[in-house]
Amino acid sequence: MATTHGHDPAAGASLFTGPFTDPPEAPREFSDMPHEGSPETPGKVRPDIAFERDFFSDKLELPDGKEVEFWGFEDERGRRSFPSPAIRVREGQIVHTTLKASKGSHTIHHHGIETDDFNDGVGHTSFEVNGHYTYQWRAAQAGTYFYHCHVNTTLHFEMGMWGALIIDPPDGPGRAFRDGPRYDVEAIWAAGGVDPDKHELNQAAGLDGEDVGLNLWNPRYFHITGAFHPDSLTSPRAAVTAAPGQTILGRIINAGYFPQRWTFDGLEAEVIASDGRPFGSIESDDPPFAIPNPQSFRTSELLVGSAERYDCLLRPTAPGRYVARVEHLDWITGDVVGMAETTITVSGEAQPEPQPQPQPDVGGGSHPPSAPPAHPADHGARAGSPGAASGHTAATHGARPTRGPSSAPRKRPKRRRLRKPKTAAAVRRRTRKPRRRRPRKR
Ligand SMILES: [Cu+2]
Repeated sequence: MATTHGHDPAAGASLFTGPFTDPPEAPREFSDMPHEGSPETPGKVRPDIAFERDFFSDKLELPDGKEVEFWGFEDERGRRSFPSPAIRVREGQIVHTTLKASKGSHTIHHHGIETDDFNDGVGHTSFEVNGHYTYQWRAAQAGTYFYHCHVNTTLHFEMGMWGALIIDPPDGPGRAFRDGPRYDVEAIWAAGGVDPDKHELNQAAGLDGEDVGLNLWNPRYFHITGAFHPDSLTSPRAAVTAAPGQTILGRIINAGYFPQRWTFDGLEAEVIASDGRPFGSIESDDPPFAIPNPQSFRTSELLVGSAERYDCLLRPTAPGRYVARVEHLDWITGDVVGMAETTITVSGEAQPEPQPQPQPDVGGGSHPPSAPPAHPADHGARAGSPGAASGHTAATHGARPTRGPSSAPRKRPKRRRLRKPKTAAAVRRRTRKPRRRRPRKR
């Protein structure tokens, strides 16, 4: 249907009583097809840091030798990886991410970053990029995020169009967030799976309304930051090494479609932030709106929802080889559908167990500063290493952890277990229970 613009009596009377001479534009025919284009960035300013991400397609080899088509973002240095190269910036910076779509339409959604609609990269609420576009955004809060294409998202994400996005505090890596706890070693653990059937589809599959199964996820290969199990056990993309007493910051990203259960071979994790927001901080001190965040907590088992991120600290005190494991749980039945593991190798002399510190009210920085951090490999400037690896040497196979005696008496810290996802049967059981009547308040 052609749009009418001008004096067309068929367009009907104007609803406006103001000084308009033209009747309103006739309604467009309903379409769920998004706009495409290569517009100029509104209000473009000089950035503090800039990245380029170009669409590419390639073959990805799976652990059994099967090859599937995969797509990703090539960075400004021509690096191609699965997942796509990390974007790493500092809090406060104005960032430009220039997307070159080159084939088909794509976007970049910086997941968890608060931008205006135009720079949000959600194609169906703004536009899809069929040429190039520079996303302009501010890194407002240090933490763990990720970026991905938001066109036919379940497919383009599955195909590999995503990467880690890390915002460091203003003075760079070494602390999880401004005034937050220090860390010595960093692990970026972005875990997901590959459903090979999806990799046979074309970019627009399902967009015409045909059911091509995009609502189902049947992953058969599982990876941590692109290293498939069992390579993930030793791959430097996932495995880390530390000395006893050092603090490891695990940046966990659920890059799959199912809930994940993370365990650390008996090590307790102190969970300090979620979705780029530190625990224990108060968002506003204006009384009606003072909603304190949850406090950080310790756990040996962490459940992570799809696209959620958690930052957690691990402080192994005894030398050994610890296995971090991620299990993918079917989101209906809760059954484990697959898993991947990596290794935390701790070598050196055993250190006394640190005692839990009291929580401050504000800021979430609950830790005595440990030894000055040996900063993880230079993550500062442009993009991080391919696949957002930590830059540490690959862990070596060895004996199971030998947890040496700790010199301090061990007080078991309070453990909070996250609830398992509810199964349909559990929901039914729960709803059948008779409710206890509450005494009426006078
Ligand atoms: Cu895409």
